[in-house]
Amino acid sequence: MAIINYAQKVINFKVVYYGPGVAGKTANLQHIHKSLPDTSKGNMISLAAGDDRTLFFDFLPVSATTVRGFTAKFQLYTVPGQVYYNMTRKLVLRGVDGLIFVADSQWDRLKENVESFRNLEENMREYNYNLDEMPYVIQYNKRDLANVAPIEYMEFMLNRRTRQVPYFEAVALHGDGVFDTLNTVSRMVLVGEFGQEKGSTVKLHDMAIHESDAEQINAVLTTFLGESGATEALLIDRSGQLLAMTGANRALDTVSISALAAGAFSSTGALAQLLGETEFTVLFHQGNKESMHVSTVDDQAILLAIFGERTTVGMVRLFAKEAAAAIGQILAAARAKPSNRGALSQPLTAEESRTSFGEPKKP
Ligand SMILES: Nc1nc2c(ncn2[C@@H]2O[C@H](COP(=O)(O)OP(=O)(O)O)[C@@H](O)[C@H]2O)c(=O)[nH]1
Ligand SMILES: [Mg+2]
Repeated sequence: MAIINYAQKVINFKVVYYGPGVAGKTANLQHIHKSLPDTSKGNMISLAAGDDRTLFFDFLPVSATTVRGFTAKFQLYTVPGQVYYNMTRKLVLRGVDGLIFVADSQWDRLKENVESFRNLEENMREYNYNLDEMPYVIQYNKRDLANVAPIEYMEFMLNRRTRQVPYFEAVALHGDGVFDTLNTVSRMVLVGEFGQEKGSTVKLHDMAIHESDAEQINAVLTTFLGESGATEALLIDRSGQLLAMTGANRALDTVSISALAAGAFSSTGALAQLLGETEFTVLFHQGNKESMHVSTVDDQAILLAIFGERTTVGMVRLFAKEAAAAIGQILAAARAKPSNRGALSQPLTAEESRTSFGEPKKP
């Protein structure tokens, strides 16, 4: 879900690398992480099993060029490819703005590619997302290997929806084609974000936080910290994006915390459903000195509180409930407003939409 933060002048997008197991999704992220300068990337997180296979997701936040005063930030995710991880795959898709389908070019992997693409279509349908309106590209990876199928054949198998999408040949392991792929999809996502006339259909998954919304949310969070004794409060969209934060001024990786907390919260939601519950409304992690309390705000947002020995989980839970109710109202009002205003209301020129990341030097 594109989240436009007018207070911080940032637009946040979520881009997901999808595809069968061992096609090279993680390799794409690893190359991007290696190549970008520190100023335009955050920490890369890989939730992998002991054998390096992706278990939940990989996560890498990157920022592209500034457009009309707004910094475009992209949160890159991969999904686990193995068939039996569909639950987590679906969770990662939540709020997606753009997709890269990474296919394994080897002849003997064609069936897995087709199955994975069908699985993508199926999961998109369950969210009521429409692949025909979603910016996406296809990457044919592992072109360095001997036993690869010709591109025409792969196109025939995978790029066969009514709308033909851009495709790229790649050797993700060496970085070939990785930035062409990312640049194209990020440009498609960005162009789609600008230039929607006021009154016309606002993009389905958009959400804007205007300065006045940010002020109101921060006021509620500040009161919450005062009453509960918690040290930090983070308001997080369930797609994994940080919406607002108040609290102690220490260097926390709030971007990663948000992505992981949303992932953990939604996977316990899946657990709850196995018991016939809609969701568990509270998630509590107890540490030696510091603990975390995550609770529901509404069906799109959660509230995370970090607290130490100065207070108790009971206090935090009590006041989190009150804060959540107040924030829920502010968010409902914010969602009802058109998201694209001011500098965002005019279409991007060709020049403005040209490049997002460029082609950084190979490491
Ligand atoms: N030969 C070759 N191997 C690759 C390429 N991209 C990834 N790999 C290898 O394929 C395996 C699976 O890659 P990974 O990125 O973990 O796949 P994922 O399951 O899609 O995340 C790893 O051993 C990679 O080194 C490529 O372009 N060429
Ligand atoms: Mg992987």
